[in-house]
Order: sequence, then C-alpha cells, then structure tokens
Amino acid sequence: MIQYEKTICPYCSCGCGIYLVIEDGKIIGQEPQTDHPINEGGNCPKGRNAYQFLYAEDRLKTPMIRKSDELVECSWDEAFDYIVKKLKQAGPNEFGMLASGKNTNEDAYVIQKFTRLVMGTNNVEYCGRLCHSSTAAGLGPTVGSGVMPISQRDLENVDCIFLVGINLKETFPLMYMRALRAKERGAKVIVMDPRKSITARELSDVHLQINSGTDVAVINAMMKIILEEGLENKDFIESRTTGIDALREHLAGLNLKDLVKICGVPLNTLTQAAKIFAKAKNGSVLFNQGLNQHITGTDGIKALATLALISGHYGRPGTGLSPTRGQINGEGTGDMGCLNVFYPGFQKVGTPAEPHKKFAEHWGVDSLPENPGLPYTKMIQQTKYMWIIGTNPMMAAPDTDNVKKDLESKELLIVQDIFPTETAELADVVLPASTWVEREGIHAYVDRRVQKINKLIEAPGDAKPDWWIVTQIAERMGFKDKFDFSSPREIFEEIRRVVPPYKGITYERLEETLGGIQWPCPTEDHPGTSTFFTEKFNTPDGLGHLQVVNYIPPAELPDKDYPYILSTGRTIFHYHTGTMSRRTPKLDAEVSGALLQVNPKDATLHDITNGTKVTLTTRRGSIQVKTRITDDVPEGTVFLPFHFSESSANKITNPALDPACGMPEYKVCAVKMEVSK
Ligand SMILES: Nc1nc2c(c(=O)[nH]1)N[C@H]1C(S)=C(S)[C@@H](COP(=O)(O)OP(=O)(O)OC[C@H]3O[C@@H](n4cnc5c(=O)[nH]c(N)nc54)[C@H](O)[C@@H]3O)O[C@H]1N2
Ligand SMILES: Nc1nc2c(c(=O)[nH]1)N[C@H]1C(S)=C(S)[C@@H](COP(=O)(O)OP(=O)(O)OC[C@H]3O[C@@H](n4cnc5c(=O)[nH]c(N)nc54)[C@H](O)[C@@H]3O)O[C@H]1N2
Ligand code: SF4
Ligand SMILES: [Mo]
Repeated sequence: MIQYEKTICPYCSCGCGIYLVIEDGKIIGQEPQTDHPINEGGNCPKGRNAYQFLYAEDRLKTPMIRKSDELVECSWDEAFDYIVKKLKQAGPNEFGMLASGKNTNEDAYVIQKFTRLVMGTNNVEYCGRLCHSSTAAGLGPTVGSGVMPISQRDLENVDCIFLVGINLKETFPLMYMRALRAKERGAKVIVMDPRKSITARELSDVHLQINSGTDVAVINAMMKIILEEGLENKDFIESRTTGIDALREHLAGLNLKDLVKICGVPLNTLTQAAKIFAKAKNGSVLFNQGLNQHITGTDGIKALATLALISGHYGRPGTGLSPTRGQINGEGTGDMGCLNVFYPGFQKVGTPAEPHKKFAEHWGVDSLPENPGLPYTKMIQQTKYMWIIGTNPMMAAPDTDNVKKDLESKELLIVQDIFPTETAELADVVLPASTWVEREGIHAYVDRRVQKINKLIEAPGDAKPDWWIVTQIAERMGFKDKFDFSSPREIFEEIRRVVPPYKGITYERLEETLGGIQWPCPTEDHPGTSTFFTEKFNTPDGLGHLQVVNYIPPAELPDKDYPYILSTGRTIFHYHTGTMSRRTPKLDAEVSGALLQVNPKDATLHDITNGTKVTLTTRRGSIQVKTRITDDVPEGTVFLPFHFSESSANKITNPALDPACGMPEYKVCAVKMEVSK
C-alpha cells in the first residue's frame, strides 16, 4: 500500500514541509508540500533528497560496548548495566552531557533534566554553543532576548535587508527565496562578507567585502556616518533606547580613515550602505556565523544591534536583528535548557529568578545545581564521564587532535547517534538512536516556529528514540518516579507546565496548524507571536541599550610563516560534519569531497590549478585538500567547507574562544599552503 505522509525537512531550520511516499513501511520517494506556508512548493537540493540517508547501510542498529579495543554488539540491558555501574561512580562535576540540534524538544528536555536532577550538574550543552552563544551574550544586554524576533515570512515585505556573515542562498535557501521576493518588490540588499559568496553576487546592491573579522570596525563606521549625517531615527532613540550620549561620544573619538584601513572597504561604499540602511523604513538584519564565530562575536552582535536601534529598525514585522540558528531544532534544544547556564525557558542561573529553586519545586527534589556548568569545548577537556548525543565534536569542534586526546582519556564515553561517526569511533559505549521520522515530537525552527513531527516508519534494528534511552538510564539510576514518561506527549505536557512560552501549544493544535505556531503562546486560544518588541524590549527597563564596542583583531592573523587567512563554513549540497548528506547518493554525486577556494592570483603564485592537491598547515596540524580557483575569495584568504572528514577543517582551526561566551574562532586563523608532494 502506498501512503503520502507530511513531515518537515531534516536539514536546515527554515522548516520546509515535504511529503514522503511510503510503500509497505519503506520511504520510496518525496515531494515538496505545495500548501506549506514556508516553502510553498519549493525545496532546496538537500530537502529534495531528505530521506535517503535513513537507508544507508551503516545505520547504527544495535548497542555496542568496547571489549578489548573493539566495539562489540550487545543487548540494551547489557549496555544500560555497564553505563549505570560507571555513572554511579561519577562526581557531579566529573560528568557532562551534550545534546543535539537534531533532538526533539521532548528529547532535549529529558536530557537536561537527567544532567541536573540525576547527575547534579549544569554540565549540559549542545551545538548551540558553537553556533549562537555569542548571540545570547550580545543581544541579552542590548534587547533582552537572543531569539529571532520576527516571522521569516515577513522578510518579503521589508525595504532593506542587511545580511551580515550569512550566505543565505546556500545555507537557508527558502529564506533566500523571500529575500529575493523583497528585492523584486524594490528592497535594497546589503551583504557584508569577505567572500563574494553566491548570495553577495546574486542578491546584493552593495557588497561590503570586508577584511575577515573586522565587522565591528565597519559597523562603528556606519554608525558614525549615520550620526554625523543626522540620519538616525531620533524619535525611536528618544522613546525606546538608552545610551545615545555615550555612543555619540565613543564614535566621535573614532577616525573614519582608521576604520576604512582596518576593514578594507572604501569610504564611499560604507557611506552608501549606511545611507541605504538608515533611510529605509523597515530594515531587517539577518546575521550568522561570519559575525558570530570570532573571539569578538559578542562585540559584533552588540554593535550590529546598536546600529539597528539607532536606525529605528525594531518592533515591526520583519525588522530587527535575526539570529539564524541553523539546526532543525537549534532553537528548541536551547529553549529546553541544554545550555550550561539556562534552565528551560532561558531562565538563567545566578539571577534573581533563581531557576534552580523553581525547578527543584517542579521536579519535587530538595535542590538542583545553581552554578554555571562548563561550556561545550571545556566540558570535553575537563570532565571524566561524557554522554554525547547527536553531535560530532571530532569534526565540529576546533582543533580536533586535542579533542581526540581528551575524549580518549575519559573514564566513560557514551556516544548516541544514528551513524558510526568519528566521535563514536572513540566511544566505550555506542547507543543507536532513531531519527526524525522514526519517532514523534516537536521542533522549534529558526523563527521560533514550533512544528510537530510524526512517527511514519519503524526505526531499523534496535534503534530507539533519544528520550526513551535517557529515561531508561534515569530509571536504572534510581529515578523512575521523576522520569516516568511513556511517550513524548507526556514529556510535552510537563514542558507545557514548566516552560511558559510553550503553555498554549498542544499536539492537537500543531496537528491542525500547517506551518506551526510561533512561541510565546501563553494560552490555548493564542495564535502565537510573530513579532517581538512592538511596545518594549525584554530588558529590565524595557529599553534598547545602545552598546559601545571597540574593534579587536582576530586571535591569530597571518605572518611570514603562515601567510594566509583560513576561513571555514558551508556549501549548499552538504550539511555540517557530513554524516547525513554524505550518505545521500544524490548529494554525494554533486560534490563528493572538499574543495579549498583559492583566489586566482594566489593560485598563480603557487602554480596551482583547479584540482591541485595542496597541504594546509596551521599551528595545530596539517591536512590535504584539492583546490578550486575562484575569485569568490579575496587574495590572501582561503575558504574550506568543514563537511569532509578526509580534509577535516577542524583538525587545523584555532581553538581560541570569545571570552564572553566560549564561541570558537572558526572564521579566521593563519595558514600555510603548499602544493602536496
Ligand atoms: N547547506 C547547508 N546549510 C546549512 C548548514 C550546513 O551545514 N549546510 N548548517 C546550518 C547551520 S547549523 C547554520 S548555523 C547555518 C550557518 O549559515 P551561514 O552562517 O550562512 O554559513 P557559513 O558558511 O558558516 O558562513 C556564512 C558566511 O560568513 C562569511 N564570513 C566569514 N568570515 C566573516 C567575517 O569576518 N565577517 C563577515 N561579515 N562574514 C564572514 C563567509 O564567507 C560565509 O559566506 O547554516 C545552516 N544551514
Ligand atoms: N570549522 C567550523 N566548525 C564548525 C562550524 C563552522 O562554521 N566552521 N559551525 C559550527 C556550527 S554553527 C554548528 S551548529 C556545529 C554543528 O555540529 P554538530 O551538531 O556536531 O554537527 P552535525 O553533523 O549536524 O551532527 C549531528 C549528529 O547528529 C546525528 N543525528 C542525526 N539525527 C539524530 C537523532 O535523531 N538522534 C541522535 N542521537 N543523533 C542524530 C548525526 O548523525 C550527526 O552525527 O558545527 C560547528 N562547527
Ligand atoms: S531550505 Fe532548509 S528546510 Fe527547506 S528544503 Fe532546504 S534544507 Fe530543507
Ligand atoms: Mo549552527
């Protein structure tokens, strides 16, 4: 029998609807959903080939325990007994847990509950630390909230879009479609990116092709121009913000010539961008990893939000600064509290809210941890017992030779994934998870859009949902009464009770609402919230706090030994550490290995052509990779996607962190390039 079932694409967080064609329990094809309000019948190449990885031969199907250096298949009971015996020896600060941007909210909720309640520590994190931790640190003090304040659908109706460090066409293709529609309706688009990305080429009216890591200098220059020309939104500054005098004074002390020298963009181009942005009626700013992944990511975000505030671009549909979390549940896993300082609902430890007390009451225990836990990379370095669920630090964290050493030295390393990843290879215990369409639950997509995923097929072999695995271990650790969940629905009912923005969302409502509901949704008859900050900001005084920041250069810049800048990022056909997209025959056929982007002038200098194999060496190590000659990258910079293990970018990236949030500087380090022998 053939069925057509609705689901949501498992790749980026646009959250496009797709139909799966299922015959006798097996997916045999798919089509985009024409009536889904996000994609309206479109899907990008990843979305069009969304299900193929499910049937890869090496899906994990059975638990495994390491015995005399080999991972050997075992029963669930054996795996649980082994884990529980070890975990009972772990002191609270010796244990750490990493959740996944692929988890459902229900999975994520039980994961953080396990860490806090059973293990007594706030050592719980997920890939959000490597993605938007600078956003929380930058937007918290500025506007009081680090989530996307709009609906992605409203992008179509703004008259200026400023894209900062985001390659929209390759990374959020269906949001790109909306930006394109806005442009067709007359909106102006400014792109700030050191590369002539396809987005910069195809969409920008003004391309600010800045030197890597100099965003703060550019934004300061734009603000200085706006204030000097009197283009600021005086009413908005007066009624909705605080700190303009300090900002004026700070900018008056900066010299435009110096800023131009730092960022490498001519003054007239900066002026053009500043004027377009300030004069627009409704300006939208989308920013992402090109801004975030620096030791100064937090500063860059504070400056950018300040630019939007003085221009009055906040509080109306489509406006404001939109952080674009990219994993399907990058938003929801954070909402559920898989971060070292946040209990569910972004209730921060160490604040008067005292979330550890509130949750102790919710969960019926005497006490819960109140001190911050360790951030992602430090947890890998400093804990003895780790449980890693649906994240692949051996490819995604910086400086992976050291990650390997740290993971190999654990008393216990549990890896729970759907494939035998580079991280799973190091594990003492490997647990097979079911994925996406093999279990039920909810995800929150990029714009806080909560959509429900249904179980459509059976998981292979013994693979089980993440929430189930965690609850089984909690039970064996002696906490059955606290983890007495027999379905995701029961977990979701607890979430609704303790996480206020989700209170009005029910499974029934989600089943009925195509395109989902945007949280906060306080009551069951509330339609959800598309636009934030219409009346006031989420800061204690309700005002936008203008921030003063200074340019600080990246941690490691080129010198005579390592003369190039290495920047890393994404391409349209592949996803992160490649676990899913590289097991998708159609995507692998498009691009089957890493290609390093090299500028034609640098290529001539080294006598390199397309496909030459080069060795890239940084202070961390060396990798080999083939080249693609393109003026997408400026002279002196090479760009490497991080999807490919045989040329793994993170073997050589710099582990330097933004001190405000623990974000690694993935976007700039110094590298030497030589033709391989
Ligand atoms: N195809 C695909 N799509 C994805 C993903 C994927 O792996 N593959 N991942 C998803 C996830 S989790 C995320 S977070 C997003 C990431 O989405 P993006 O942030 O768009 O992706 P990146 O390629 O990391 O970086 C974006 C751009 O930043 C630029 N950049 C580098 N350095 C600087 C700088 O100093 N300043 C500025 N202004 N720009 C700079 C790069 O040249 C690049 O074009 O994508 C999501 N979508
Ligand atoms: N050099 C460099 N490094 C980067 C970045 C960069 O731009 N440059 N970007 C950073 C960013 S923004 C991000 S978000 C991270 C992403 O880093 P990760 O999240 O570690 O990368 P993914 O490849 O998405 O890993 C997800 C894992 O989940 C598994 N999986 C899929 N579905 C399920 C499921 O339902 N359950 C379980 N248990 N597992 C599942 C997949 O097989 C895969 O191993 O990378 C970061 N690292
Ligand atoms: S834009 Fe994102 S959600 Fe939509 S089909 Fe492509 S990868 Fe999937
Ligand atoms: Mo991300």
